[in-house]
Amino acid sequence: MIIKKVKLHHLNMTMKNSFVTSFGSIQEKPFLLVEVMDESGNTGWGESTAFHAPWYNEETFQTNLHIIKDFLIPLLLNRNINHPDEVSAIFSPIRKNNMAKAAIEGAVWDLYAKRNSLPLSQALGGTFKNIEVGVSIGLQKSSDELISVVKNYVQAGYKRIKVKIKPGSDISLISALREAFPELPLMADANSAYTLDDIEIFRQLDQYNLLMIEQPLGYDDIVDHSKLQREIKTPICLDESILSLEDVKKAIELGSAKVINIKISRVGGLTEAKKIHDYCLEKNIPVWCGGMLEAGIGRAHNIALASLPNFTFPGDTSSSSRYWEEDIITPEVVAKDGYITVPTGYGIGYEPNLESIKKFTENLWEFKA
Ligand code: OSB
Ligand code: MG
Repeated sequence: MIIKKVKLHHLNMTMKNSFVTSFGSIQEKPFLLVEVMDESGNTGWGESTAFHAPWYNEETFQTNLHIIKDFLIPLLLNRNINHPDEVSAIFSPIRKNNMAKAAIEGAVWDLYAKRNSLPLSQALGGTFKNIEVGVSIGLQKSSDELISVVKNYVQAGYKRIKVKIKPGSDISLISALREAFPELPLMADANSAYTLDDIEIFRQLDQYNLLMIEQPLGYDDIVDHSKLQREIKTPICLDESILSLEDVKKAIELGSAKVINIKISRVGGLTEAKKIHDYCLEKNIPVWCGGMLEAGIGRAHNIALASLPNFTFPGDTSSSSRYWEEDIITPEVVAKDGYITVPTGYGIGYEPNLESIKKFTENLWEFKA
């Protein structure tokens, strides 16, 4: 296929509720949709997950726009591509900027799957027909409030609950939750809010039978996590500090994690995500699909990826309605009894809803070969 045209749609969407983590609060979401077109007019869609501010990682909406517009699109236009796995090699002269790369690579994967009359999940080697999903809940005003929010999601059937923690809002919060839900598959995500000086907190958290604890230490650390893992029973799951298969190899070799959160955007695309999946399968390390508060296009990519066989923990991909009054795909994503059906339509398997996309569009750029 030859990429003849790329459109960048700048959308602004507002989440129903703000999402609060140890690094900050998010409610307004500016983001880019990348639409690629081949020589026959087929299209593929991708979504950038960078936030407005560099709080989760160093990328932002604006840096993604710059990198995609000024570096990645020129590398791709008029290129003959046989398989989307080639895209990461084409982008390799550009250092990092993984979210920018993933947005455009994802669009090429969707296009490739459509051209070959395949669901994206199948093009990636997915095997699950339904994926088990959980929900990630931000910091709330009080433990009581958190318990009532958790109750609603448990009643809605979500298979695993993840809650955010931060210094001052950890042991008491987890202990209250455990008391209210003794059997619940529960985990905590610190988003890098702690250091090795806090080791006593993690020793205490060990008694609450958490499925895992996500990214307790530095966002770019692998070494300290291995020291912490040696001191605690609860499995450590790495999110922020895994940017590539190389990072995964180091983390497993050092014993820094027993579980890996795979986010397509954080690792630079579906090809790298799949490599990480395959390597972890070989090493007996379970993985699950993380989330970045995506709109429908990004959510659809996550569902396709999570259909691969080593995605054995429920991921953070919840129903569209958990985030948005109105999503940008048809049908919207629905989790029923904690499962999402992997779509069987070609490509991402959901139709971009052009009307809602237009409604949320602030700006549009078009690049032609
Ligand atoms: O650390 O997994 C995270 C949201 C924004 C940034 C980072 C994270 C999250 C989530 C929510 O936990 C995942 C989702 O529901 O999309
Ligand atoms: Mg996380």
